[in-house]
Amino acid sequence: QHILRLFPEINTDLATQSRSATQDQDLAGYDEEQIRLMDEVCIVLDIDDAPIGSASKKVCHLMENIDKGLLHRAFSVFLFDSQSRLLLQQRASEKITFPDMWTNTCCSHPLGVPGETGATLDTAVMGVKRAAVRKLEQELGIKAAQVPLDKFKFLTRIHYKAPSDGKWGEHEIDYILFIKADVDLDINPNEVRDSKYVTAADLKEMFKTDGLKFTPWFKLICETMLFEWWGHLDSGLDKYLGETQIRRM
Ligand code: DMA
Ligand code: MN
Repeated sequence: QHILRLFPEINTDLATQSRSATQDQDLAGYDEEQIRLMDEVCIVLDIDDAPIGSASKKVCHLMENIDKGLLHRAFSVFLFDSQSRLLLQQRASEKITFPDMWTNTCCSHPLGVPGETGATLDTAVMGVKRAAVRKLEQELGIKAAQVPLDKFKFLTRIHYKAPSDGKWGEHEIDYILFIKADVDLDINPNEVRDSKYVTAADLKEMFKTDGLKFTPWFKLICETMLFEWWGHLDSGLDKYLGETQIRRM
């Protein structure tokens, strides 16, 4: 496997870590469905977002591998209703990384399968849009017909690293997707504990509220570009779309 050549120092780790997640000591005690999802195949990247191989979701999210440079592809969807309110979700307690935290509408990873992988920016963007439709349905029960691929707008890519709890964390190139659509929700409680539509003012209030926790990537995006992009949702967003430079955060 290619990544073994690129990450020789985690060679032996990968051998043991690539056992099926369901019979894995690292995952003992976690929710069964979330353990099963740790067998998904993520796209491993070089620092410039070129796919160089694949590895399980579990391998990609262990800090011991991230500390050695392992990086994977992800996406973050920001869904706005026709009143330009943003749909937030609170992650389920069952999530292995960042449980119970409030975050943007939906996040996940394009999988290392034809259709979701892409080596050029254009094909990679198509891949993450397909993955976004898949996960909006799996997490929030939103039917594909309400979020057609051509309604998604790709803004930029964010490269960031964030530990979750010591053992687990994130190190991703995250594709930011906006979509404006009125949707019907049918929440999957294994993924999502709560959801809520907010205005920009509501969200700023939430950040001041004691006891609410937010995911690190959502905080980063809020502290940098979100409110500016949001302000241009209906006019002038075009100048922010399709950025080719990766934002390093
Ligand atoms: C991973 O999200 C993607 C980002 C941008 C952090 P996640 O942990 O919600 O993924 P999944 O829903 O696949 O567990
Ligand atoms: Mn990830």
